[in-house]
Amino acid sequence: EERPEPSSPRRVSQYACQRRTTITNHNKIFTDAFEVLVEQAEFNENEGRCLAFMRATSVLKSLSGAVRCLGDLEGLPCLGDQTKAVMEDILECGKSSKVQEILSDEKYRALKLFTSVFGVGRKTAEKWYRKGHRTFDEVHADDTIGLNRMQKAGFLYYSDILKGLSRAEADALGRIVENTVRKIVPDAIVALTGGFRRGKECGHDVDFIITTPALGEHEGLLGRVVNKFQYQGILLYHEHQESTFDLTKLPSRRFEAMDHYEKCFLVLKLKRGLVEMDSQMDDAAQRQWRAVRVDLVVPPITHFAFALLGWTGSRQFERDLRRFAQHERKMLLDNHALYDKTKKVFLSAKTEEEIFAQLGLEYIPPWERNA
Ligand code: TTP
Ligand code: MN
Ligand code: MN
Ligand code: MN
Repeated sequence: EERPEPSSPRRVSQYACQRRTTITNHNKIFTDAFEVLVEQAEFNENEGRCLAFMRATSVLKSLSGAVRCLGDLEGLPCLGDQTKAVMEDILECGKSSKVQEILSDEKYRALKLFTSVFGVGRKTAEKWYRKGHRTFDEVHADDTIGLNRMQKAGFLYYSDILKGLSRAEADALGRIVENTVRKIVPDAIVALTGGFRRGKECGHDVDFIITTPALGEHEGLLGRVVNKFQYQGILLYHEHQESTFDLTKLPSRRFEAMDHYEKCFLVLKLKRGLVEMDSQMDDAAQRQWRAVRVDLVVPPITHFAFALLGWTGSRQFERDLRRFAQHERKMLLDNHALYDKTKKVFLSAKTEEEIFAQLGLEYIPPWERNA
């Protein structure tokens, strides 16, 4: 009597930091839909629903093949009735009616549009919506609305910033940042982080961590780097945040809290490549440069590994690293430190590998953190 091979038992962890997720997503049709539901839940401040769809999205991204029927989901964590219902819709009709409804919802569309501006968060978008505005023209025509510096830059360079950057452009910026930094501190460390470190082909910005091998030499460096950008004529906008770093503080329990390192959110001019120059040009394209978003973070060398791990993302990977630390190890992790609550000690680490080891986790390289 012949028996079918038992399908290999799948053990997929509920934590993204125990899954390997490359940039190849075989389930984009589902995750695109879920991302709309996440955004809608965010706009409505429905944290539980938001988390549920974020976790489901992340699990689907980690799969090595496309889901063809609901049966394929057997044994997978984080997929509840709500997520399965949406997937069933998509499997049957190619799309989800619930998602279609949101996409044509007036409020969703307005908030989505407003939050696409650099410097405009959910709260501001909501405020503009409640004033009755639905378009940028309406926002601009309203005298009662005062835009802050960041929002002004956001509107000024809107289409450039929205377009994002390619890998080649990120590399070109990396060379510019590195050359500038090394003119000030020759042995400084400039590390690419964020989405490009995870192997993404495009991104909404480029993120760098800058530090110096000699402790203390990083102080004042960022200000000098920004001055040099200004002198080179490539500085379009910057918001410099001073360090509020305190070695004695316990790691924060809240994920969304900003870290305490000195940092700078920038908009820089990037020269256009020759390839782009001969394509069809509109007004903006006739400029010899375009505006790009850059984030620079400057931790002390002693905290480099924690900063690098925290800024490499993805956001879901970071969230689950912290959740794993807290619930499975009774430890607190954030962008600065790892604290063992049982032993009441900080656990130091020079490399990301050491942090994973301290957490008792298998090391996951950056290109497998696209959770
Ligand atoms: P982002 O640059 O927002 O995201 P990304 O690089 O993953 O993707 P893209 O730019 O292409 O949209 O943030 C990078 C990581 O940095 C992210 O995991 C969250 C983390 N981060 C902090 O830890 N603290 C901060 O203050 C900010 C702004 C980001
Ligand atoms: Mn980024
Ligand atoms: Mn982003
Ligand atoms: Mn960034």
